[in-house]
Amino acid sequence: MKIQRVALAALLLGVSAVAVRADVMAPTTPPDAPKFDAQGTPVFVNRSDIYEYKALPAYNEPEWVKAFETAGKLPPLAERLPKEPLVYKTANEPDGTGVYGDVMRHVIGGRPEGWNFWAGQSYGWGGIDIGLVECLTRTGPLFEVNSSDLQPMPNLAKAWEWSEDGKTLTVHLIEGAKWSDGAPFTTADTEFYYNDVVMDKDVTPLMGASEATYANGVYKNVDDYTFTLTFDTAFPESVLYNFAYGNFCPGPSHILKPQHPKYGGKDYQSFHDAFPSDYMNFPVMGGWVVVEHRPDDVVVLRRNPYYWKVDEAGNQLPYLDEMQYRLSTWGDRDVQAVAGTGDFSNLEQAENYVESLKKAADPASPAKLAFGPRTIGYSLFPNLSGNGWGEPTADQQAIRDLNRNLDFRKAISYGLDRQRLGDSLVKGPFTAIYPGGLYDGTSYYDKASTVYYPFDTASAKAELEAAGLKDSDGNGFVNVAGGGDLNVTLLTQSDYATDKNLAEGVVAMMGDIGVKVTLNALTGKDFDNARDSGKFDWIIIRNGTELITVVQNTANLAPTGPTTSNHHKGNGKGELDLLPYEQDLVDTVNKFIASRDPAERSDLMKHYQNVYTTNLDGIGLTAYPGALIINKRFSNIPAGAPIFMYNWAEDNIIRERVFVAKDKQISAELHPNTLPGAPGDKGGPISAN
Ligand code: BQZ
Repeated sequence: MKIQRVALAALLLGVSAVAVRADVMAPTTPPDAPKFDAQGTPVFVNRSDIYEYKALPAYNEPEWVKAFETAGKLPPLAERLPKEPLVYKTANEPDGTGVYGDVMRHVIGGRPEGWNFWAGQSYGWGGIDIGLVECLTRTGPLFEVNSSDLQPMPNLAKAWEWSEDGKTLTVHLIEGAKWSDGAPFTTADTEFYYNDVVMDKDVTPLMGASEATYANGVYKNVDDYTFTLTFDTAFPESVLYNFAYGNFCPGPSHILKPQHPKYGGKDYQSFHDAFPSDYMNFPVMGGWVVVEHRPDDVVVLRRNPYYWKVDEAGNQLPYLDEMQYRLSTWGDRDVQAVAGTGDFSNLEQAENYVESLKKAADPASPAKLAFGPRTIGYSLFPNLSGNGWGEPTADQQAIRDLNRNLDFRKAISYGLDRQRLGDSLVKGPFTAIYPGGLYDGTSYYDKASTVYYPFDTASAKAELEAAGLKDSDGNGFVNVAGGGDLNVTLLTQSDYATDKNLAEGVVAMMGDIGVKVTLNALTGKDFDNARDSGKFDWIIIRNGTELITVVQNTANLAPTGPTTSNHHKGNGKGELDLLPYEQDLVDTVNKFIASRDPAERSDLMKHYQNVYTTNLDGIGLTAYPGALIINKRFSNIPAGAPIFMYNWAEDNIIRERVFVAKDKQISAELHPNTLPGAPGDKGGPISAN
């Protein structure tokens, strides 16, 4: 009976019966996710409905800022704005033209290491970096853009065009915009980013942008506001998505360059360390500037008087004068947001759902909570390197050799009760069984292409045997060939209860099939460093945007370059020893990047999904919706803003347009009526007089 079931299922799946062994349960397609409707639906528009670039007849600024001009501490506003500022259209502002004043009080679990984002320093996440570094294009708000107009939004790059043959991209920067210290923003900044950060093998920017991120384009300046990238392949349009946050977000070259070893800096470590977290007023293109950092307490930002965006009434943005980032934990962010002592949270740890929902349901709650689409998910990734990435010991290499064996990866999947994993976080319609790969409910997902090796202990044990693993000493754990117990180290991030809970569930379930797994839970940068240097056998990672949107960070969908995959990077010589299916994934992703034919791209992603899930490149665990929690006093929060899609909600809600009506403003600014001081000045924010 079982064999018949196997054969029938295999035929249904188009998998030849011979490929499915009689001793294991046939792979199938995943069960449909429990119905869960996102609250709130975006108002879909075209990108041009959100903003444009144009000169306005007159501009305005907060009254208290004018005093700085009177005191000779700031040039007149007209000289601080570009020729044609970015103008947000009133019709797209959910609550219309805003008013100045007030603060947004974030709570975050990370900590700023320093301000050299371009040398890989983290600002502590939670929206600090999103609000400080602005990028050539912007994709966060694309959640509300019509699919017929779905292309990255202009930002610091106001326009671009492709050559006839599609091999040269010409990019036009906004003209006359200035850094927050008044220095001009020009192609000197984009050139430094590309040639001396991305292309310098000794410099790794925070999100790891490399040549592969930009389809190996060759950079060339044309003039102060125009540059070109020239490619071997035609129309690699995905680079425009990789011009957005996390990647092409240029730094102030007038500040960075002198510290770079190529331009007189001492060495690369000194370049990395040149702007420690107590360096204040680091020049930005973002709406707010860091003016105070009290370690383990708070980071305070004050409005950037040179910000290059306005509303249609000519009001220089942002409306909010201050941003605070209280340095706490990610779990505390949820608690403080529903309590009203904090203003914002991405409710992404499912363990906090019930409590948060209960509190937010009270009409007197200071915060509103709205669930979005199921775009938060986790996968277990085996380290697939076989040629020395992360300098493995012989034992670690033996585990990697097992990881490279599909039978072993199938054993893991058959050994996981994904329903129980999801229920261990939160019961109810939130979590869904997630086999891995592209997410159900997203534009490129195709269920029929998705292969799912379901929970079945017997099949798991059969696959372990097929991988050559037997419990030869009868202690309940399989042994490595001729040796002791196989003991896999599972790397997980300890900053999140969810990551740890899932990891503990995996350890228990692997124990049930006879695989010993030891947890290695690291916090923040230690986790990132272990991940990026390949110091793990298995790793649990909350998935990135590429498995949700496909078009954002597309190159990260496979080891398209030596540093693009989280679980298979090149060895010390940058050599990648791809398995045949990985090569197939790489070829498919590269074809997708090079294609401009929607039907072809859709077919390529079906193939990608089938190869990825058949071969368990990543072993999915669970997926669930996130919820945006935001204090009720804020206006201009777009309906249906997801906490995570093309980017996080800190980008998606367009914070520079968010305001608080005068009668709802609270006196919570820590440095009212002040502006950022000079770069590096430790004297804190400055007053007009
Ligand atoms: C959101 C986000 C904004 C990074 C980070 C953090 C890092 C990862 C990831 C999320 C935090 C919040 O996520 O959890 O809700 O506010 O900051 O950047 O997990 O450790 O490296 O990829 O974005």
